[in-house]
Amino acid sequence: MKTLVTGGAGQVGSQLIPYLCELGNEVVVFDLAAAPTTLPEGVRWVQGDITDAQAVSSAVAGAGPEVIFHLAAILSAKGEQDPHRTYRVNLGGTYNILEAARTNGVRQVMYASTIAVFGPGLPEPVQNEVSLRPTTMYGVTKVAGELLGEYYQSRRGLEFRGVRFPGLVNAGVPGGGTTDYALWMYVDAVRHGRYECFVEASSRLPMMYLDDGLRAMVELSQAPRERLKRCIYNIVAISPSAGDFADAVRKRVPGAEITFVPDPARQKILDSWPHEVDDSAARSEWDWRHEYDLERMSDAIMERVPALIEQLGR
Ligand code: AKB
Repeated sequence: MKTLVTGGAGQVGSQLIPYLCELGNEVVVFDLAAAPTTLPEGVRWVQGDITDAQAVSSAVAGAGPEVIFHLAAILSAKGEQDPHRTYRVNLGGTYNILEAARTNGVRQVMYASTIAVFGPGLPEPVQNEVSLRPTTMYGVTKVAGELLGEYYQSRRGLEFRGVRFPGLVNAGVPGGGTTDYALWMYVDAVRHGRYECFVEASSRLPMMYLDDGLRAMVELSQAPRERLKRCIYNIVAISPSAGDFADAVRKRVPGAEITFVPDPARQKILDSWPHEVDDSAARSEWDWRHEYDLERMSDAIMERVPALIEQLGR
């Protein structure tokens, strides 16, 4: 199947590309960044700006995909540094993709949403259909993107599906999210023997190993339409605290010194998100199951940390 991936240079996109190739898909990437030096064979890279409707439209027309995986976005922490650009990239970019998909006969758009669509004070575990009142520009644009996609599905005949990702962790460079502390704890414990975490030890959030998240997107994309009762699904795996991550790291890097010095801006974002999310709709409508708990995820990350440190430089 022909697919187009936006945001292919990011934490999720860079891993989704080889995964889609392994599954036998033909992949075209659209990203602002230049193509990396190593790419799986056959992948075509189109460098372009998601906020440029013309560039998006010609990339989609040129690729002729059946499915678009739309991942391009500015995440929560980085988003607050430049809310205007976040609005243009996240919401304008989503509009450009949906329009280009509609006018070029694309069958399906897969959307990466997030737990950042939720605001404070919701009863937990947070259900799939609740009032969405986020407090970040990232969250606001993701809510609007969900609604826009649902509009294209109900009024414009486009198949639109998406998952609300928890914090995703793997041994890839994270891109300016609030949940980035989880990976840096493993990396800095190995390379420096210490890490100063920017949120409190008691901060607890839904988290997931990236491989589970990639599989979720592909499984939802392939789920039979008649089983699905909605476009957007909560998905969760585990809800460890930052302190639980520190314990998992210390177990694997004995003597690692992990301290907690909260950064008020990022702590405030984290505190606006739920600790527990209910994903029973995904579990019953398309058989979603996570495979990685904290122990298995930690082992998988530790295996890949040396290569990441090599890539980052010490
Ligand atoms: C972030 O921290 O901004 C992201 C997210 C929860 O969507 N990882």
